[in-house]
Amino acid sequence: MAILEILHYPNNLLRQKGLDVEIFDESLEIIIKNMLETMYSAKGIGLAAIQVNIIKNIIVIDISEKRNEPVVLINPVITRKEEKIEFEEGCLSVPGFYEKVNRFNVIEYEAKDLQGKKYNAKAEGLFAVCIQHEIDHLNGRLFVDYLSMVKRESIAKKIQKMDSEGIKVQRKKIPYSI
Ligand code: GNR
Ligand code: NI
Repeated sequence: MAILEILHYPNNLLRQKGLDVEIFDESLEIIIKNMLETMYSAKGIGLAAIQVNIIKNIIVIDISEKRNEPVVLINPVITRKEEKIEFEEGCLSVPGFYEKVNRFNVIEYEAKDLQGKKYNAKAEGLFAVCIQHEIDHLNGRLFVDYLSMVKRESIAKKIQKMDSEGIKVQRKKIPYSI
């Protein structure tokens, strides 16, 4: 298995839109295993394939405190959103920055499982917010896109500086919410 490199904002590769998974084979399982290992190693609660430069509609999530409840969503689509909330978010592609974003507290979604079987489900709270954040990634969108241009530019400059100096921000704990 492998820990993959996570792309950082403002890298334009993060703006690519994912392609739906059509073939459910062993290579898909390998991608998912590597994404899970990368997410756990980076102390994230979610990871979208595009963050590791895989242009496919695949999301892995684990919001459990014990880090032993992985969830995989393939080709996910939100079919219903309810109850606006404000949520403080972070992103492994925007290391070190946390900002409030408008989201929905309850969603219904459709996705495929590892066997390619379609299912419908409902999510609430942190899990629902995480799915919205990850589906944004699959559409080439980042949480900084909801901020003012001034804030976004400032964050972009700071991350570019850190990356150019090779400074790595390693999370010490998991930011479920701040
Ligand atoms: O680790 C993460 N924490 C988080 C906190 C609040 C809302 C969303 C997230 S997702 C983020 C991991 C990540 O960047 N996923 O794309
Ligand atoms: Ni993210």
